[in-house]
Amino acid sequence: MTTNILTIGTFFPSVISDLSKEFEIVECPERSDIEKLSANQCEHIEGLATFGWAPKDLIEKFPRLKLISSFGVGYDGVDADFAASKEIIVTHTPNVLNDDVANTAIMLILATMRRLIVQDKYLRDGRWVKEGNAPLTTSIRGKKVGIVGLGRIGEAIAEKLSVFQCETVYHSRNKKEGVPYTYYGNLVEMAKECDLLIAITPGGPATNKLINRDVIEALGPQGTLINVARGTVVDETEMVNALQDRRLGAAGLDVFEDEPNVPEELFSMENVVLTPHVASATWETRQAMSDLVVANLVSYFSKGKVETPVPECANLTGA
Ligand code: NAP
Ligand code: 8YV
Repeated sequence: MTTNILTIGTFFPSVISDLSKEFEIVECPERSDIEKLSANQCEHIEGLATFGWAPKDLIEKFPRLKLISSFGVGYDGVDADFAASKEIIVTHTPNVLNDDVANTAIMLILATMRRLIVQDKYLRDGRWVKEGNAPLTTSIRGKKVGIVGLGRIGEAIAEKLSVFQCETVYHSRNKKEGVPYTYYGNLVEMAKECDLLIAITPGGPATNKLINRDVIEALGPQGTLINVARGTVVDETEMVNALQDRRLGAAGLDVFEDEPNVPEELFSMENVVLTPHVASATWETRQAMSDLVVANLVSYFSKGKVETPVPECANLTGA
């Protein structure tokens, strides 16, 4: 009998055509479409392709579910512990996006510190002609940069920063062996000493508001905060207040607490650069992520083994 796979969200056409060669596909472009599935359809779903979303009540709808193949490395929207408790494997798409996400962090650092958007507007508004040269900005060269979460992407960012002669240090729960960067167990202590802080941890309860008022105060009026992790990692209200009061110098933000809603106070701030959660959003990287979503499903249902399980499922058969 053919294996039934449910896709939630709009995947690249290649995902649907590749999966269709091996499986029966049930497409739900919108989450609300799931409610329209019949009991019989739910009964037969064995695999799921999803954009980082599979809460417990969704997983419970499909009694024969064996594999959740999630698009994206972050899976804070997937209940991986619950899935593992039901022997359902969760996979994600690590590594293939490291380079573009790290590039986005560098792009946000430069755009924020060198006020790229403000400079562009200055020229377009005719102010160069009328008022002369634009104000000076701050160099990245030689700055002390604290990476919050020196994982796959954090390390890629650190490598790219070496080109700018930055002193790179990091904070995470565990000290990492074999890296040439100084470790800080205390995030506030690290923020106090840094010119720049880059958040690149997973989201979820363990990192909720990790960058809180104390960390923001420690980074201070000359400091720049870059967030390419998840909006939940930063206390957004505290950050907005600190930027307004100039207790925090500047911010470059790709992620927000309640996407796609972004605090409107940020829109008029010249010391802020905003991007709409696009760190991995290049054709090349999104294709590689799509291919990995397919590869995990095909590999599991043909060979009984996935390529990139999440750690919570590493001990399950097939992971
Ligand atoms: P990773 O390799 O698992 O690295 C995560 C790092 O965060 C590790 O160094 C980990 O070290 C640290 N960490 C985890 N929990 C922590 C905590 N409570 N406090 C301090 N540090 C903590 O993951 P990755 O592949 O680099 O991806 C990181 C995250 O980036 C993803 O989960 C996702 O949320 C985000 N991301 C965003 C975009 C975007 O479009 N903006 C794109 C890709 C990824 P310890 O375990 O030692 O603490
Ligand atoms: C994705 C991301 O765009 O990989 C992640 O964790 O945040 C992004 O690369 C996002 O997950 C799309 O669902």
